[in-house]
Amino acid sequence: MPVTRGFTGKRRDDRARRSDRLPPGQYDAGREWPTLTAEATPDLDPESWTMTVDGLVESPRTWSWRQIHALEGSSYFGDIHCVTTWSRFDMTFVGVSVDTLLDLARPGADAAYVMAHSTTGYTTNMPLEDVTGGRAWVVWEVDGRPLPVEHGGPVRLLVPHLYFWKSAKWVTRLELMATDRPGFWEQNGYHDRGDPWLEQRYQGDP
Ligand SMILES: Nc1nc2c(c(=O)[nH]1)N[C@H]1C(S)=C(S)[C@@H](COP(=O)(O)O)O[C@H]1N2
Ligand SMILES: [Mo]
Repeated sequence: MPVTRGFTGKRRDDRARRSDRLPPGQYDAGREWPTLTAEATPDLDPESWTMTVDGLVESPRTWSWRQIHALEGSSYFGDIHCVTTWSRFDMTFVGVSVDTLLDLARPGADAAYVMAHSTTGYTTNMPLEDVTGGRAWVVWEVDGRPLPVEHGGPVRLLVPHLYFWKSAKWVTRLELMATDRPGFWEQNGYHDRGDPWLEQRYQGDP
């Protein structure tokens, strides 16, 4: 059967490239961005919003909306992966690197884990190394517009190399800890680390 080179070939290549970017057990949600919220969506005023880094740090810090915007900006362009199996490609988030916040707060020598806290009481834990080295952000803009409230606006955490439950919406606090402690979903059976490429979905997974 004759095959029209170019168009079909290109489409097939594009699909192959996209499936390379899909961690095991995930599907491409296309332009859809599902909302997954365990608690009631809060109504937060950026004027009174603050972001705190505390716990095992030499210099606990709190930034207002204006102060955090005055820090050096940083953005992420790439993919996100939810444990419920959807992935979304090519998203652009703008905010500040968690490295920038930690450089100012100065983690203590014994700090090895971080607990992200939302105003709502949602929590999620991670090894400190997963939020350092240019791999985690505190973000307020997505694809050129302010982060919508249902997706964590005004500000959420973004840790895109881990499953998306680690990206706490309405984040207001990063607490540095010496020992690990399970957050909300981690207490409810989700994995402590959550690497999508290793399919670390539930406690007991590798
Ligand atoms: N505060 C808060 N943050 C949260 C959640 C939540 O329920 N509450 N759900 C997590 C989960 S399981 C996922 S998949 C993503 C969903 O983000 P989205 O609703 O913007 O897609 O947020 C994560 N952060
Ligand atoms: Mo999720």
